Amino acid sequence: MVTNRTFTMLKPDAVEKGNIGAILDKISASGFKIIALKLTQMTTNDAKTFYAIHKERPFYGELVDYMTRGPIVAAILEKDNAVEDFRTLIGATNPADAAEGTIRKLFADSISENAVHGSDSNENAAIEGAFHFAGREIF
Ligand code: IDP
Ligand code: MG
Repeated sequence: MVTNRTFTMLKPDAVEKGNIGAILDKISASGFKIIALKLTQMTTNDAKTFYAIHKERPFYGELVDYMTRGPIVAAILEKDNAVEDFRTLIGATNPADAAEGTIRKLFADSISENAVHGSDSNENAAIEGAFHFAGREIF
């Protein structure tokens, strides 16, 4: 199991607001190496599968609609302790609770439209990275 990789998406709100460059810059400046990167759009089926763990939650339908309404940027990132350090960099799920200087504090509007995804475990980082990227797209 690779333990120095995580997976991220810059969500549709971040892309709509023109924040791709600023967020990628912050990710790079924080010591993460981008080893896979693409602009893509999830289908409804993709989003349902990606977020299947939340399917019983009341916000599941809203989450699927949000995540499919426009393009996202998907990326695999490499750094020592990547999963935990990236969760620290993005901040709490609700930007109102996110620490100063975190990506969600800087770029997110609400608990639902919160600018970025970050994997929550090494296992999910591998699953989520493989969901979006073929082996030859990972460098
Ligand atoms: P995380 O993205 O910080 O890991 P999760 O609990 O895994 O947070 O939730 C996945 C995504 O679902 C969140 O990033 C957010 O977009 C959305 N979400 C989470 N909680 C709520 C909520 O209470 N209302 C609406 N959307 C939510
Ligand atoms: Mg999560």
